[in-house]
Amino acid sequence: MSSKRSSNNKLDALYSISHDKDVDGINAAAIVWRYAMQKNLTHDVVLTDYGGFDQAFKDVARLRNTLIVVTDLGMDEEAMGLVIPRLRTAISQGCRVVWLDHHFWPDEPISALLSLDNKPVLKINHDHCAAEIAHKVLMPRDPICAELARIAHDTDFNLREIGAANSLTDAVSVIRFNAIDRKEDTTQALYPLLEKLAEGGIGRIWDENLNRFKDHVLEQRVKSYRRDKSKRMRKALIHHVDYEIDNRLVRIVEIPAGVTTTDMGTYVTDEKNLQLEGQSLPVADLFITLSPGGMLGFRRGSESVLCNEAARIFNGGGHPYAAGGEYGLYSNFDAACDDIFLRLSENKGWIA
Ligand SMILES: [Mn+2]
Repeated sequence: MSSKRSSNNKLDALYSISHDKDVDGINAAAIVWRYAMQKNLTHDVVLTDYGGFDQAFKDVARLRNTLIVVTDLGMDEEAMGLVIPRLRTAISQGCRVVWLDHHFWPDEPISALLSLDNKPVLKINHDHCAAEIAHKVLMPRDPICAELARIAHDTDFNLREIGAANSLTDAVSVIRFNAIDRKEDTTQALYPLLEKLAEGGIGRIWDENLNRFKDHVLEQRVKSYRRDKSKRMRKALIHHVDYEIDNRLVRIVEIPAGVTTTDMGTYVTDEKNLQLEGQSLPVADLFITLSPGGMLGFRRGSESVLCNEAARIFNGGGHPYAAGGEYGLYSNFDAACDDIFLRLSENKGWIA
């Protein structure tokens, strides 16, 4: 970024806003932090999730001469109303905006962001995760950032090929779920981990030879989280609800507290996990996970269904093999299932 000296008010600080939910958001934030260190900018970071934008952007309108970098967060029409006016104020006070993301954005927030002053940078690339985009745009020659980006890619694309990436995913989950349980701030809870990643990359927290975290307390927390998670997912799968639509077996599973959509989706699509109480469940064609917050995850067990089309019925989208949507808050799981099945029977575009 040569923009630092392009205007008469010199940027002297960096304000980073990233996704708190997974390794991609955390590693993107670590890359942004390393960029701040390299450029000698004072650094502040806020980690947030969708629904938390009002809080996450609340201090933005007070910023002056600051580079505002947002990573791994998409903006829809609703978020636009919270975000754009604050960015506009910040820009009028000498700030600049760089937004790096890989989610699908509607046209309106894209043009709203690009029409701001002081040459906002918006990079949306669906083929990479956010940490990879941050690495390419901000720190292309930094080997630590390259490694952080590789790890984020492994988790975001659910490849599960890098041991450290799997463990870091569970570490982020256990720290985050714990903070949410105790009504603590997720930024504060994740800060020590993020700081170490920014300072020294994965090698700072992970022992590659022993295949474990260097911090014994964290290692123990991750281990017990994994045991607990398996138990909860197994229990959730026992309480699945099946339905058949045009010869497609559709299975809905409720995601237990403390388990991510990705983990649950991976669990229910693995045949090993379908041996339950002495009987073996058939593999479903379409798997749907419903989270306590009303979010839907779609995975498939055969190519006879299109997850993205199913998600579209629920204001979502994604790929034919994996997609996400939103059902909304519910109090009764069985009633929600009936409703979801009904909507899937009424719109059959998801049947391939
Ligand atoms: Mn991401």
